[in-house]
Amino acid sequence: MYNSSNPFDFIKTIESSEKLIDIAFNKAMKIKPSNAREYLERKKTLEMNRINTVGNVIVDRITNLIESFPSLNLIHPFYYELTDILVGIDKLKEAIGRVHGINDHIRSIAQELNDQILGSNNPKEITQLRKIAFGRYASFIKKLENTFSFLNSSKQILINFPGFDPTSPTVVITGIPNAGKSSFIRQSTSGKPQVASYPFTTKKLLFGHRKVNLLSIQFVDTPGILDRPLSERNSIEKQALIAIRHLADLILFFIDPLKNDNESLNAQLNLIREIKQFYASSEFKVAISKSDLVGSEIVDKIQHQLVLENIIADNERLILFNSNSKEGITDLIDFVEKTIMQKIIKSNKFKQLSKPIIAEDQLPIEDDPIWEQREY
Ligand SMILES: Nc1nc2c(ncn2[C@@H]2O[C@H](COP(=O)(O)OP(=O)(O)OP(=O)(O)O)[C@@H](O)[C@H]2O)c(=O)[nH]1
Ligand SMILES: [Mg+2]
Repeated sequence: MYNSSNPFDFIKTIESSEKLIDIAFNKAMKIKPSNAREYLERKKTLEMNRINTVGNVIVDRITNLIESFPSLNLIHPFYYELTDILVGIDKLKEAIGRVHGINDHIRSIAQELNDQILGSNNPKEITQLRKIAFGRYASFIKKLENTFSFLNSSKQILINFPGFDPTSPTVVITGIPNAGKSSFIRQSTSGKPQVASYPFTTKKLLFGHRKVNLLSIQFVDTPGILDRPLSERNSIEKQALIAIRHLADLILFFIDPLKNDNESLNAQLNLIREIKQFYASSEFKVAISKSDLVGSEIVDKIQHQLVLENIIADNERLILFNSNSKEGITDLIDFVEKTIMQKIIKSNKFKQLSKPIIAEDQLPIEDDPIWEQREY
């Protein structure tokens, strides 16, 4: 089972190449000469120590950085795709590989100049050889400046990925921009996303939690998606699709009833079709938000279209809610609970939970027919 938290939580920063060189050189130049009786021997040992110290400082920092990254092929597919969209998996792998590769080169600079120092009997030449080693370290590390700054700027994105709990059922909220997704999350879960009247207020995924009777459910607020080809979607929209694909046990699509002219309504229906067809292997439910702002004719129009498009059944009751007065919210949460419970009963997904979702004493009694179907 995958680990729950963000796999990039602990990645380290690397100094700029100039700073790294500074730190290494300063440390090396503080080394005291040895106690060897002979001047030449003392001189050789001192300069070789300096060369090795610079090499070690650089190798240590690089190794710490690399080891702080998780193995990218082993992270949860959700994080893998998120990384790909927001940073670029290939670019990241290449940068890590390039930095990793420098350790051998650093070692070989040290080895080569140490050998030359050992073979020299001229103190001035020995000083010169140490300076050559420093110069080669510096020019080599400076060439990596772009890679270092790429890794550092990637870190700022990666450490801000949301952590999620793969052992809790997950509901992903989706819809066009401005449909009222974040308002619902604010109103009904522990999540407190920003709400505003302009589209694309939400630019990244955000989790909110809610205890629904015996269940702890995580809800994902997502950026709005527009009805357009995937190739034209930006990385903000794509995050929503990644959450839908990899996290959702239930997808709630909020229809914005204010966008009810034929073109806007069609765009929302296209999105529903697309998500159902290409992204959703999960339960899917349409709900109408902002119900306080529209009359029954508009709701009927939307319902009619949804039936025509085979998105809902003829007799299916649509969930209408508004996040201002909370009207309909209980209906929606009841639906979520019922659907998630059914999914738990049917699926293997939560079989390996380390902690039961339902407390022992709340489990149905054993001759309850439902009990037979449970796969705990
Ligand atoms: N009257 C009313 N206004 C609502 C309701 N839900 C949302 N709004 C308003 O609609 C606007 C958009 O709400 P958000 O919750 O930010 O919408 P969103 O879907 O998260 O938007 P993006 O993050 O841009 O995709 C805000 O001005 C909200 O105050 C509602 O139930 N009733
Ligand atoms: Mg939002």
